[in-house]
Amino acid sequence: MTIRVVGTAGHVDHGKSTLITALTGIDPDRLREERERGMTIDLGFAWVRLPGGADVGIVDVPGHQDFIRNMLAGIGSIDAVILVIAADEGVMPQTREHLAILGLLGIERGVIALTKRDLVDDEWAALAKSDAREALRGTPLADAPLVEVSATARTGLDELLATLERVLGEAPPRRDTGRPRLPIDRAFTMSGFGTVVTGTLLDGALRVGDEIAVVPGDAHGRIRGLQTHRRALEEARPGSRVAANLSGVDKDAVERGMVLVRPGSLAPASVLAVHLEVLTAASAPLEHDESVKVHVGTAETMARVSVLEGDRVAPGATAWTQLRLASPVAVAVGDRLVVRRPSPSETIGGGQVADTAPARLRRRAETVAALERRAALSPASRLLASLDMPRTAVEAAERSGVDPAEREAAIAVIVADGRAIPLADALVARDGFEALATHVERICAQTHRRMPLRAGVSREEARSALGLPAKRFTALVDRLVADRRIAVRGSALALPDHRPSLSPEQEAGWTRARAALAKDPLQPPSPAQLEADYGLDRELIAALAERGDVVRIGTEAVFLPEAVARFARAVVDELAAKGTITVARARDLSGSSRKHVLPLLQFLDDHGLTRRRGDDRILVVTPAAAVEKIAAFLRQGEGDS
Ligand SMILES: Nc1nc2c(ncn2[C@@H]2O[C@H](COP(=O)(O)OP(=O)(O)O)[C@@H](O)[C@H]2O)c(=O)[nH]1
Ligand SMILES: [Mg+2]
Repeated sequence: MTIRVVGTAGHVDHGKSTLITALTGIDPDRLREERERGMTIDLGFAWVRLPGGADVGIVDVPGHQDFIRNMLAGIGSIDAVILVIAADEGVMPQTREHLAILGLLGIERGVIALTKRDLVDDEWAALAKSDAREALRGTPLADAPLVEVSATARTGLDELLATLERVLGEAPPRRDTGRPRLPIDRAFTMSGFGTVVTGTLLDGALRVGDEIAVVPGDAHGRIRGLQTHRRALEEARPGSRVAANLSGVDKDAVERGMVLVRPGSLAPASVLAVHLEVLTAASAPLEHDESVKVHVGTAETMARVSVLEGDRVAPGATAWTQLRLASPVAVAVGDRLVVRRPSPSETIGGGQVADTAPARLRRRAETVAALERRAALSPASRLLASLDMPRTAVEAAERSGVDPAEREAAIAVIVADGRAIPLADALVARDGFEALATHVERICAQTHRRMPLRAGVSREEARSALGLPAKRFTALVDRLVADRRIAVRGSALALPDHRPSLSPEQEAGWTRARAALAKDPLQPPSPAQLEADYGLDRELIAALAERGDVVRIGTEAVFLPEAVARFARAVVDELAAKGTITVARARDLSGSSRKHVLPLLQFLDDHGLTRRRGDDRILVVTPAAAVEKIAAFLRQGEGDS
């Protein structure tokens, strides 16, 4: 079941934390100082089961304006907000500031909780409600449902949860591009565990054992354990609250604002191009070269603003800007950020990252035009935006509102320039393709790590992990094989350089078994004997066959490759001299038994050296070609056949 995350918002002392405790039984104020002062300073976390059975994580934020930076670190990646307004006090400055921040961050879903209902009479409550509606007018939450609650009298709580469930039911599924990133909101050590980081997971799943990096910085390690809502998991899904226990990463190397990613999947940026909106309520225009605080993800940093159009951006206006960050942050194009003025402290605006541009842009019309072009959506880029996962051209056009008349031309463009990749009946954007490709590689790597003896992951297992229909999956595999990113091994998929590997005990067993097999090569011990005496079970034999150490012939026998070569050579020599060979003659020449000779001859037939004719065999290729064929097979082992 999908796990969602909601956040609180609203003025200090309006009852956010008390409400969360009443709903969840968990006090989100974790710090001693918070308990002593009766005020939330940093982010708090809780979770609750909704009436329908789904769990929802809750990020509780501080309302006091001194701690807005902490609020911003928690609010970024939520599915919906619980905007708290106290019935007795009504809308207050941080109610408005939080509302503005929600707008800038694109958080458009939520419930308004009119709290402390027990403190006011009906008339006052009605006034507070209309006051709230007035403040919400023109914001994305204008039509959000409003529920009257009292945490102390425990009224309205069930209705609030039911309303929240309904609102979350309308939220779109979380994006999964296969490139997980966890903006870190807490980093700490736990005795016996080591370094733990927490955050709301975006864009992809994380699994125990995954290799990770923390950016900016050069911390690398592995995920040792994962939890959501205090429960241990093998895999954490995008959109859920996650605590990740890291091995190989020092606590001092990670802090709030950094992002946990797969190595190489996200680079820190120091210069961002942003189409910046300045709030109507801003006290003054945003000036060119002004110093501001930029909040993005869980990170914050000082930055200089280059206004690319004109000298300033007036309240209520938007303009292309470039933010030159004092310290790099790991962001992706499309991320939303908030810009604040440090003193007097004030939220002035925000926008979406259009480019993580390495080069310094000039304040010229062409620069703006180029950014406009990037932002303006041609049919081709609209189509591309809907191809984050494989879809047919018709589906993509429908989703992106591209006209059927423009569709084919746009598709031809994006396929020709490599921005989209065909997969059977579908197309996928390069990013989406890359996500699928790395997903396949990762599944292979994981299988190799967990089951080093196995040739790889079964195709079917990989297909269902990717959730692709068979035809598209086959097309993906074909392309990855052509690009030498994976290899097909029988019915399994593997990384090209994977060879099944044996444990030291297995290698020791194999060394002794090889001696036994070599004693009388064409009269080898049976598989049952090999297992009983040397521990060579079916799986181990399959692995040995794959790396070319043994050859399995028929259902019953295991030979050394030299034995098969010797048999083949004896048969081919005889055929070269006499033209035909009988089973009895093959047995006598090779010194094998009838039981083994039949399958050995069949094996030569199967490999296109010989053919049956009546009771005899004849060669179907030249003797030299026959010898080469068998040698080539034995060189490769069964793995690449
Ligand atoms: N009477 C009453 N008091 C409340 C209610 N909810 C919170 N309070 C009180 O309001 C104060 C501030 O609450 P708190 O949850 O810390 O507010 P926050 O700053 O929004 O997290 C505390 O003293 C609470 O006991 C309520 O529903 N009724
Ligand atoms: Mg609080």
